[in-house]
Amino acid sequence: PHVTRREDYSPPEWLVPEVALDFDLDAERTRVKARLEVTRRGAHDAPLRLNGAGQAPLAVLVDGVAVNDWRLDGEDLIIPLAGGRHVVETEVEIAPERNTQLMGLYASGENLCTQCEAEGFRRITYFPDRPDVLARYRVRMSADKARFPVLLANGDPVASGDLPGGRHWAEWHDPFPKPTYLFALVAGDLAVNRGTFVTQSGREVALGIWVRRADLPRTDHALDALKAAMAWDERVYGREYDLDVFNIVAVDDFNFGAMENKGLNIFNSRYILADPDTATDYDYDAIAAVVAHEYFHNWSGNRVTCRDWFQLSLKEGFTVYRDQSFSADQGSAAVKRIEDVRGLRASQFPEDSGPLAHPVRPESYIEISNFYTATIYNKGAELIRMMATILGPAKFRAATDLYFSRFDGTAATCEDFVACMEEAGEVDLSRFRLWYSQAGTPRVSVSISDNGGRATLRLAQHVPPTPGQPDKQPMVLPLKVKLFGAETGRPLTPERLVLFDTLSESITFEGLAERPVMSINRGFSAPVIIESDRPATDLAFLSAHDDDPFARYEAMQQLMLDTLVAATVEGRADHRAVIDAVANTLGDATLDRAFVAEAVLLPSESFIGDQLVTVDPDAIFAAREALRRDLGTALAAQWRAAYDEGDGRPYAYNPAAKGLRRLRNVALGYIAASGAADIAPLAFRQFERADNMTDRQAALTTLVNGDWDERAAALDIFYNRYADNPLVLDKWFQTQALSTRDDTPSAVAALAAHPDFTLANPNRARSLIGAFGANQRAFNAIDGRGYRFLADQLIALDRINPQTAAKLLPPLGRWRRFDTRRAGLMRAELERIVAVPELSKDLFEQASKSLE
Ligand code: BAL
Ligand code: ZN
Repeated sequence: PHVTRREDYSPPEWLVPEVALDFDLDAERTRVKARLEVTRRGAHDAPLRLNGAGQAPLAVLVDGVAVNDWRLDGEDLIIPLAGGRHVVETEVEIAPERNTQLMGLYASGENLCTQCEAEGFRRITYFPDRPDVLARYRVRMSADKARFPVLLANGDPVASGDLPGGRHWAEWHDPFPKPTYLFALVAGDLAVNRGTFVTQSGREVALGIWVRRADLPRTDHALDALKAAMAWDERVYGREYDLDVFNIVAVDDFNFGAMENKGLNIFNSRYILADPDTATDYDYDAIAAVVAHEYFHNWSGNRVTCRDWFQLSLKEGFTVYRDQSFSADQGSAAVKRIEDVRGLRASQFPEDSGPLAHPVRPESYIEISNFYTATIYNKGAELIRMMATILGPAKFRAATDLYFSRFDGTAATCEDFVACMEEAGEVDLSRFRLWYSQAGTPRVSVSISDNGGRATLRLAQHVPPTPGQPDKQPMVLPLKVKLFGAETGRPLTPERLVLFDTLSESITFEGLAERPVMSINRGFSAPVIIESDRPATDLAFLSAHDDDPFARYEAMQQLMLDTLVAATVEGRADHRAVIDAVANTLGDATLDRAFVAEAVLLPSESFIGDQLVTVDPDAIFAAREALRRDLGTALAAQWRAAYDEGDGRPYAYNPAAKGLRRLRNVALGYIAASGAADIAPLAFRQFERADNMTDRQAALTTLVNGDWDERAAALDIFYNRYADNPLVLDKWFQTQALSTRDDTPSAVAALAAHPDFTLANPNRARSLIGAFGANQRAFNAIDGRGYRFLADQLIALDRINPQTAAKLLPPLGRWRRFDTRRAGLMRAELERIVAVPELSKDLFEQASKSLE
């Protein structure tokens, strides 16, 4: 397959300042007429190249005259043109209903909608389908009025009317030049939740959230989040919305979480629809974050877009940083940071240490869809965060102002962004740029030696080799450091930002009144792995006394991790230090309940595995369960108290209520782990009485992990109650796929044959296959049936939706981390996938790279 390389970038030879599209919409057969005003850029004699995929030109006109000197190069349409400026018209026919890839124009339920990022527009019409060709769009749609009463596109509506034969039409105009990937249209029978937002300069914007009529009552939270995001971007970044309307449409079948099309965001319904009965606190938070994320793209992505797809993190890393900051401002910033770091460790660190590791600005790809990764998004956000830390808030804001004003209306690069940071921040980031080009998670070993009032902090860094990058240079690591007195717990130093950018360095602290305890990488100021020899006593001390809540959480995690790694390797470990530290945190009434809930949770099985040379999933599971049991038993009274504290309160969605629910459900898990005799009735009572999905799903999870009569009853009740709600049925599948029971591999195989399971819907596929791949012990069953199951599903899914199939492959690529038997079985499945005839390039790239 063709490899696209960053170094091969060259600017477009032809530009398209204006385009008019005419859609004759129909689910089976849609006609698309495109009228492109093209201009030659610079002196060259290259013909016009229009990308296409899956269609054939029915007509090609140049300056109003039908021509036949065009040719196809692969799927691209090549048209020779003599002058510097022409009008090129094409006509194609496409079949939305048969579009199972969900890229381009497709049918979701009764609606027609589009997804064009990254290269879906070429499946709609012929066009230079690259982000550095920015056009102003006029879009006319006509369709059957009864079936598609609502016709939406980018920009502002300009006209509409009726047509003979029960049809109607609408025209939309987007005044802002945009690349193809931001094009969108929706046609359907949709109801709308309307709102208004008055911008800081006093313009009124009509907001609309469009959904199936029955879903209308579940759209208020998304609308509130949208208004909050609009206000936040004005306040924090000075960014105002720029069109008269802002529409969001929710559809059930969607490859991404959502899409930032100019003025017409299209969302996976899971990131819009919420009410207390069907959505968890996690769902509510995710909806607000994704609504904000897509809205923020209006500036970081749309007004300033990407020159080429190697620059993807320019918009994604920055926009994730923006949505993380927004969410932090809505509740507890510390808890948000903990959640984000947990997510980074769960998805990005494994990616960075595996066969699919790539820099935040990649050098090459076979299929760009495979690069919508945790590295581009979440590590990319950490890069922005580090620059914000280095610059400080005022200069960071000055730098983003400079970036937005300098590049407004253009397609920019990561380098452009960093140059603005340097210029407005008055800093030299030349060595910092390595973060964009060098893959792999830096490992920093730290130690502190105390010499009677004088302490030396020793730092050494190592960036492990990654595919194509055997040798690494030292990176710039902004590490926030603070020392505390071991006896009094008082700070011995102020917090200090150390820019550690060499292989090793020593820093001396003078005049310390007592033995120092080191708090380092506070707030997770650099996305690195800290290796320290801090004893359990120091970690326990920090978990109780550090004045940075994130650092407290970190110290507790490290303490737990040290214990769990020892237990995994040696078969047993002393649990006392962890039990005491958890008891301390649980007993501290001054702490936010949401923070406590996070702090007392053990590291995940996969994160424990990441600490080991060879992952032994059964030993890790056993070690973790043993610690959970001991914690459950030793602190039984405290878990009951935490459980009761959150009991019987009517549902409310606010940070305090969420924190109580979270801690209560963590407590439920520990009560279950303790083997308490009443756990099944307790969980079932919670399941039945819950007035919200957070509590109901937590109770279901507890029951699903066990072997009680209540288990089947709860699963049946849940299924029947929510049989007509696809998003909740996803939870039913997911909860079972994540079960800790021994029979999970066979249960998952049986669920794949359930009448409600389908590979055609990405959410459903992910709810079973994706969740199972994340269930470390079940997926890695020693007989290899987890691997076989995943490969079978991916091969089947690849024929329907290659993009979604490819995203589910990574668990198979972790074979190097396992014993030879498992590694051999995983490799065999990867080889089986690569050998499939007519495999998509999406899945081929992921599977073949995973074998290397
Ligand atoms: N641009 C793809 C979806 C998102 O990151 O917002
Ligand atoms: Zn995004």
